[in-house]
Amino acid sequence: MKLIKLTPIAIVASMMMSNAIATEAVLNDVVVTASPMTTPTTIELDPKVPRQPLPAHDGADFLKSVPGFSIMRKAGTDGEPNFRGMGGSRVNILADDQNIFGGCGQRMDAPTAYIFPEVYDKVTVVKGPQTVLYPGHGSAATVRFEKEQRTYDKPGYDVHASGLVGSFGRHDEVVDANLGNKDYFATFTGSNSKSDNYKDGNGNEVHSKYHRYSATSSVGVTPDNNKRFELSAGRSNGYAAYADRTMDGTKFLRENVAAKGQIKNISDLVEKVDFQVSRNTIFHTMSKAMRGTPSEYMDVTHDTNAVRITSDLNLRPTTKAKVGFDYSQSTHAGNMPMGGMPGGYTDLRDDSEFKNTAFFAEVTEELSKGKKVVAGYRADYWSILDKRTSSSSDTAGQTRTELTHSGFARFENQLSSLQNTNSFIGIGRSERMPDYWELFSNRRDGDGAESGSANDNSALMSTKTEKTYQIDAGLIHKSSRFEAGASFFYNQIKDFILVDASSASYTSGMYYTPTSRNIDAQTHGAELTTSYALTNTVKFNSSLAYVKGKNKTDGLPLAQLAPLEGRLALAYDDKKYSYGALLRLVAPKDEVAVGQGNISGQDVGKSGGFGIFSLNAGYKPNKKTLIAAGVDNLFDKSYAEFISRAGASVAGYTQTTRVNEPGRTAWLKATIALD
Ligand SMILES: [Cu+2]
Repeated sequence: MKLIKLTPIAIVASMMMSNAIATEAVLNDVVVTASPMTTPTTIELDPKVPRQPLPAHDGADFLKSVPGFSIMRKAGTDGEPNFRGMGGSRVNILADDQNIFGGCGQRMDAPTAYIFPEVYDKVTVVKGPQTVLYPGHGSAATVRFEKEQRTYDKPGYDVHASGLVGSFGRHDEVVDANLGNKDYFATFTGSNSKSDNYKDGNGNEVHSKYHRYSATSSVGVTPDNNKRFELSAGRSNGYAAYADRTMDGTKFLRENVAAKGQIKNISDLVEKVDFQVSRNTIFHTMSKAMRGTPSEYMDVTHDTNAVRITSDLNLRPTTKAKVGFDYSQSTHAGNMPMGGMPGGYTDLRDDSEFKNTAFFAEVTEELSKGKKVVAGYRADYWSILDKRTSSSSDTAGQTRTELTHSGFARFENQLSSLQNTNSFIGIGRSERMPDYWELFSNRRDGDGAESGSANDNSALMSTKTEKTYQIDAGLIHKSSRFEAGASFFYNQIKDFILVDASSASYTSGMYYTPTSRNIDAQTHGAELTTSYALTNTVKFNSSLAYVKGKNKTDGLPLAQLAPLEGRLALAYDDKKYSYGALLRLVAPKDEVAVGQGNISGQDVGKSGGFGIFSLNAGYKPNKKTLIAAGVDNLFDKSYAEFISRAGASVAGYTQTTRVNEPGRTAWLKATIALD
């Protein structure tokens, strides 16, 4: 493998090209390769637009086009999103502002495994602890998958449909249909995605096939222009082979029901009230059925009921506020059939219950034209019950309660010295309650010698909350031909929850259960994006993501931080035909902490750098139709991301150090919009 060395200065220099004055607006990308920041700390993504490289049909892979995100590969789908080195619950994932907690104690199902981006209308990423409005408050980032609230003055409809075929037997079918009139509306979304095992650049097959489907529908009424009430239900299921472990995910069933309401223009003070009640149930099965031994399996369930009320207030002509309340209750259960061996059981038994009550408020004050301050505060009260038996937990029957505080303040300023440039600087404190995996799947720090059973050493009471103190700053520049975004961050993380499996003293039991330990950590970094229209049809895009960090307690590099990455893209678009080329360059990574990481995974070892070249093309016969095609990894390079799971030994497959990325992948996607 050829190593490509990147110097940050050279890349920044090439990105900060001089700005030319012109009249044409910068073209929208036909095929998105890097998503820029749209407003301070926020990136808005259109999930209906094709992306390169072709994402798997889940909510994580799709985030690859956002600089700063890395997706930990397990196989063909269900990767784990990591932003600026922060994995697991530090990236808060919301579908319609609901948390979907995966069920798997071995983390086969990140929340994004249950999300199918293309059936949503908008995806928003908020970087850092710069919002407090959402349940499951993310310390590193908040990612919201949202449906647009369509209303119809007269009978009408909007339909989005797409079909995709690709290498390795991949095919996707997606439909998002909406119809309504003045009084009623209904939506239906459906998705189906299937892929066979892919091959890496060496031609080795990876145990990675999957199939997923989802269906949701909603009906609602709009009694007048100010009121909207909606009932929705959804179901999705599928299976996925894994190349990083000894079992596969043979069931990923999510069922969801929700009731939502919105009342607008209530008074001069109350602009809007939104409320929703929701229930999400996860039923996940992992088994060896895809490897010929269906009798070896385990089931888990995770049921979450939630209530949320928010209100938009006009406090003064220059002061707006959003205040709200969240409540959720989640129960996790599982069985342990152990192939009929003594001690096994097939009935589902609860192991934990999380209850969370939160109040939050965010205030925006317009100081003067182009200057504003945004600040927020969130208090979460937690009550967590250990429902395990005393033979498997030494905190059985105990309840942990905790009050956590998070807040931020940000100043945004339209610069007078530099035209069309907005700057921002914010400070934030996020206090994160340890999640199910950190408290129940892992064990507490200690040598485990006190008892024969590893899981006896419960982490429930010992794992402290994680406090992130972070500065976020940046610039967004938009002129006719040149757009640029720069964001920088620096933090200190007190009691960072490290998942440690680095030595025998930090693992225990049959499954080498890792330890949840509190350490002090520090990270900093930046993401830069630029786009420059060379002519009215040719555009150059680039992006850079950089993060560095340390584990101050152990005197080690902080684990699971992605290496320096840059993307250079050139695109031609004459509104009918488009062509694009993408070069993604990733630096080698030498600073590692093998065996340490987060609930998603741990550092495997050092990694080499690589460059991946991809091509795409598009054809727009009319405004409503887009046919896009691409070849990802054109030169069929064999490579693995630094943030990846270690390859497991799967009978009939070549074992690799990490799970290798797909080799050359060709795809063709047709998208139609009808309205
Ligand atoms: Cu599992």
